[in-house]
Amino acid sequence: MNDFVTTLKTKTEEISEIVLKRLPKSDSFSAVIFEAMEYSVANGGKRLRPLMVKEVYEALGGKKEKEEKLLEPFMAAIEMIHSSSLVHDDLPEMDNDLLRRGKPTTHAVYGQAMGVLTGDGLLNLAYETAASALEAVADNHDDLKNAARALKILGTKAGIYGMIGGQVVDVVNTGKPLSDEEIDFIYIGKTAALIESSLMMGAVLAGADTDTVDKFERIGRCTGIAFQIRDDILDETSTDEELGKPVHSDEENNKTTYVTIHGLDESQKKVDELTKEAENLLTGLGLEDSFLAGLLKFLVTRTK
Ligand code: GRG
Repeated sequence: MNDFVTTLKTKTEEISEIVLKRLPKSDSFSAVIFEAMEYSVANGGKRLRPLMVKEVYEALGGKKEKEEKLLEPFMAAIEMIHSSSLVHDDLPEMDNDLLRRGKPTTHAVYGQAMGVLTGDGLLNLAYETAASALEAVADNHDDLKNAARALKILGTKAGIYGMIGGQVVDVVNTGKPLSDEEIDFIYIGKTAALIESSLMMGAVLAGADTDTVDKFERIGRCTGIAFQIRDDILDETSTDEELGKPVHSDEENNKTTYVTIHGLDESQKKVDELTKEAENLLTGLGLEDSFLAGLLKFLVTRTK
């Protein structure tokens, strides 16, 4: 393993702990949903989004002593939202997948109704968790203001203007040809929006100015679209074992993707262009040698 991959593995384990310790346990009549939520979140995953929140916060000089109260709730919240979207995305009404991260999907284990409720439960818990940061820093006006800005970013990017909006256009157009504008809208929403919000929240919580936050939004957009195109490429070129989920699912679900429109070579060229733009922006921020720069590069060149 090279140094980057070893560090990434350590960081991913630390982030998993931060997220998992914020999942409540219950032994009441509703215990099953607590178990299903834990199953959905603990079930592996690269933890990319909370890692991005933390890396930007630290790269911009965010204070270590504020991490537990101010930063970690947002890290946990973004992973909970991501997990809730995956649980819903796997449902029979959406992608109808039985395998995720090499294991049975939540609804395959707990049933469809519980799949819907688990996604709903995680989504609500995410905002409850993020709101706990506002409560914890309420005696410091600047921190409170930054936490409120981060909460707004989280809600906007995850919702109808972001991830849910992108998924809506994806769902209503399944099986239909798509224009480049439509495919951009889908990728910006369903994949880039959470990545944008992760980078932006890290910046906002570190107290960055608007110009810096805007630059991170653009870096997130480039990375997010490139990440989704890479996902499409892998769906065509990889194996079930390597990816931990069924390949050729786009074809089976009759999905138009960047790859079905433009082909593999053109798609990889687009990934490279978007990566270059993100790298240039990071260089402009003096972060060309940061772990974050390595992470963004790793994501768009990944093989699983
Ligand atoms: C319940 C909030 C909510 C939303 C429902 C279903 C839906 C709306 C949106 C689906 C969004 C979606 C699944 C987009 C795909 C994004 C993507 C490439 C996910 C894979 O991310 P990785 O590779 O996953 O980071 P791991 O498994 O590593 O966590």
